[in-house]
Parts: sequence; structure tokens; C-alpha cells
Amino acid sequence: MPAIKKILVANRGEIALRIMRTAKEMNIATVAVYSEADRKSPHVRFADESVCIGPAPSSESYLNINNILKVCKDLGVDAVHPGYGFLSENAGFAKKVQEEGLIFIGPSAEAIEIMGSKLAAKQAAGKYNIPMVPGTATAISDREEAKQIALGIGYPILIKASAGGGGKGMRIVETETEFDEQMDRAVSEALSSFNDGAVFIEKYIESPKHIEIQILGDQHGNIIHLFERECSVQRRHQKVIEEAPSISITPGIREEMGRCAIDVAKSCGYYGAGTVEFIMDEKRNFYFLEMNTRLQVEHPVTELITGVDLVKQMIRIAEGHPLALKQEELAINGHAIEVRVYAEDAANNFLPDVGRLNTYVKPSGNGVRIDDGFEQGMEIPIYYDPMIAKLITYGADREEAIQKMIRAIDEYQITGVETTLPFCRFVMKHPEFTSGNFDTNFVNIHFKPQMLNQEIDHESAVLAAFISAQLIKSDKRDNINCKTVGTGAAVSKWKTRRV
Ligand code: MV4
Repeated sequence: MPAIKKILVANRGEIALRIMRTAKEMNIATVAVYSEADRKSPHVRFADESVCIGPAPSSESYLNINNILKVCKDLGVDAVHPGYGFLSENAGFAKKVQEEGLIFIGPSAEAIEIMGSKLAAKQAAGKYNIPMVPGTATAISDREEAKQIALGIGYPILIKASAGGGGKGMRIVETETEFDEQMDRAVSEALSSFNDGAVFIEKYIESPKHIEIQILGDQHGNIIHLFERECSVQRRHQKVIEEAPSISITPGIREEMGRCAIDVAKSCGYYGAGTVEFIMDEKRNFYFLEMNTRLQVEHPVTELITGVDLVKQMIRIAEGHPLALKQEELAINGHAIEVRVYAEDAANNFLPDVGRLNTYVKPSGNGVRIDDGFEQGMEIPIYYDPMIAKLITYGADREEAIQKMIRAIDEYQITGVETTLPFCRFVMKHPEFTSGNFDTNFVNIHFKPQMLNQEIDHESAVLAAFISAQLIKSDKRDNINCKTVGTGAAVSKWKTRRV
């Protein structure tokens, strides 16, 4: 079995650090690659060796396959971990890494390719008894035929791009009269985004929950699942809050969904870590949507409730070891919640807010994990995803995890850029979130930008009342005590953070 001695992490920021930390724990040497914009990034210093692979734009650096492979050769690297995003789901990259005699820490190029096409994925999964949303099994070639199928399914329907992702090339069709128009839009968006105009039809599930199952497979045909993550709180296909376990499913559904996820993985001979995505309707019918063939952003919540280091498992699997974990030995312990801290202004339509982290003080304490890739004083580069950090809390139960999250958000001090922390706090406090009565429409239904200001206004009102009370008091005491005003406990933590 080839023991891996040196890993190159073909990524940046928090996930590069996350992967290198586990590599160090396994006594594996680490190589970081970085763009000119990331010279001062912590991941560059954390690695045993670091090499600049190009200018800031990812197309010239983090996506530059030839430069990355050259670093592998020059530095005697024997394995590559792609992280998420960038080259992680690029079958051509996985293939080239292997052709260079290196280990790709991930699934086979074939599995990436199959699951990268939603239609191919459905076709593969069709060999097993896996619930799928009613729809067409192949790309639409004849519009009139497609309209007949749509009538049979019943409107509203969705037109989806086979190569799609992040909601691109996806169109809701409410009635047959708008079918052609929406179909044209879906195809042109699919062509411009993915260079692949293949689209298909599905029944539109109007208020689904998004539940995904983490799986691990080895190169000997063993596949296990590590339960679910609930990722329904999202905005424009960008996940904002993830948690494990989901409070919306029963042990029976969990078992059934887990079995389906394992079958999806089997259908493409999957090995490595992967995620099988489902949507669940109000009646708790669930349907397989797609499979993500990478380590996901939200993987820490699974690590916290299972005690499994997913990156360590990925590396062991890549080395050829059979899975040491047994399905029956895995159990859910406690509850974990992750919020994504973005440099975005939620009060201003989540506008990206680039700038310098003037203050950056992290919360800590029992049950708090932060995966981040920035330090105080650093600029947030405009070239990449504006995620500053993932804040994850873990508690004995969901209530405890939520309370810890609110405490940790209040403790987090970030100035210089607006962040989504106030928005995440709003969600944590929302009765429909705490009760579990939410679906993928949560943000659209319950969040209005003014709500953040209102809460600040409320706190300002408290502050104003406090000040006037102090002024009245100090008036009575001959105006000597004005200096204490404003340093009192009634000052909003948000206000002090917003310099
Ligand atoms: C759906 C759906 C409703 N019905 N498919 C969005 C992106 C892609 N991963 C699949 N998506 C959806 N597919 C059918 N037949 C609703 C969504 C959807 C969604 C899914 C998961 C998480 C968030 C979402 C937000 C909006 C729509």
C-alpha cells in the first residue's frame, strides 16, 4: 500500500489549512500553492513548503493544472488534495494527477464525470431502488414531446441543466404557455455557463428541505454513510447555515436515506468522501437530486457529531486502506451547527464587502470550532469567494448548539468589513428556525434587510434610554459623571464592532 509522504493542497484559505492540519497529525509533509494575492495567507506559512503558482485570478493560479503538476514534480509530492471548489470536481484534473503517477485524494475520474452530469447520475442511480422526482430520464430533444410529459407530471415543473450547479440553468415553468420561453432561457444559460445545452424536466417540489448524506467509500467496494446534514437555510443557492443531525427526519427516514445514498455511491463505483443530496417535501417524501464528489464546506458538522476526521479518512482511502469504520459502530452524538461568515452586508442585499480586517477576534470556549483562513490586518481579496470563516458550535442537543452559536456570534469581533454574522444571529433567534419549521424558502419568507437595522434600532433605543437615565442622574449629581455614559453594558455589541 503506497503510504503518502507529501501532500500538495491545491486550494487556499480555510480548507487548505483544514487539510494540512490533518496531514501534519498523520506525519505527512505539506505543500501549499498560492496566488500572488495570497502571499500573506496563513495557509502559505502553515505548510512545510509553499510555491507561488501564478497571478491573482484563479484561472491563472488555483485552476492552472500545468503549474500545479509542475510543483508536484519539482517538490517530490506524492498526493494531491483538491479541497472544494476550484479543481475538486474536474475529472480531467483527477485523471492527469493519476497519469503523472500521483495519488488524487478523491474519487476516480470516472465517478466525478458520471456525477457531474445530472442525467448520467440519474441514469446510474436508476439501477437501484432510489426515489427520484418524476421527470424525464434523458435530455429534451423534442419540445412537443416534452410538453406532453410535463402535462403528465403536472405543472409547475422545473427545467434543469444536466451540467447545472448552483441553480444555474434552472427554470420554473408554472403553465404550459410559458414552457417555450423558459426552455429557451434554460438552454441558453446552460450553454453559456457550462457549454452544454442539455436540459431535462422534473416535477417542481415547491417547499423542499435540503438534506444531504455524507458517505465514505474505500477502494475495495465498502461504503458507509455518516448520517445527514440539513442545509435548508440558504440564499440564492448559497448555503448559509448547516446542521447535523436534521430535526426534520425520523430514525426510519435516516436509515432509508442512508441506504439510498450508499446505493447512489455504489452505482458509480464511488470511493473517497462524497455527499448525496436529497430534497424532502412536506409529506416527508424524499428524492435523490445529485451527488457532490468532493469534501464539502459543511463537513465539520458531521465530524463533530460522529467524531470522525473526514480528511483523515480520505487520505487513508487514497492510500488504499480498507475502511476501518463500520456502519454499526457509527452513532450520532449531540448536535452541531455551522454558520458561514461572509464578508457581505446582509442589510444591503448581501453585497460583497471587500476590505481589511481591522479587528479580527475569534470566539472560543467549549463547543466552539472555527475554520478560517484569515488573520487580523489582512485584506479580503476580491478574486475569490468572500467567506471569511466557518463558525461551528457543538452541544448535547440542538438548543445547546443554538445558544452556544448566539454566544459565539456575540463574542466574534470583526471590523473593517461588514459580515453576515448579524444575519446568522437573526436566524438563530427566529422562532421558525428554533422550532424546525423551515425549508429552502426560509430567507425569502422571513428575512427583510430592515430587520437587522430594526434590531440595531431597538438596541439604540435601549442605549438612548440608558443615556438619558444617566444624564438625569448626573444632572442630579452636578454633572460630574458623564464619562461613564457609553461604556455601559447597554451598548450593542454590533455597534462596537461596526467601526
Ligand atoms: C429542485 C427543487 C424543487 N424541485 N428540484 C436547486 C439547486 C440544485 N441543487 C437543485 N435545486 C432544487 N431542485 C425539484 N424537482 C428545488 C431546488 C432548490 C433547492 C434545492 C436545495 C437547496 C436549496 C434550494 C433552493 C432553491 C431551489
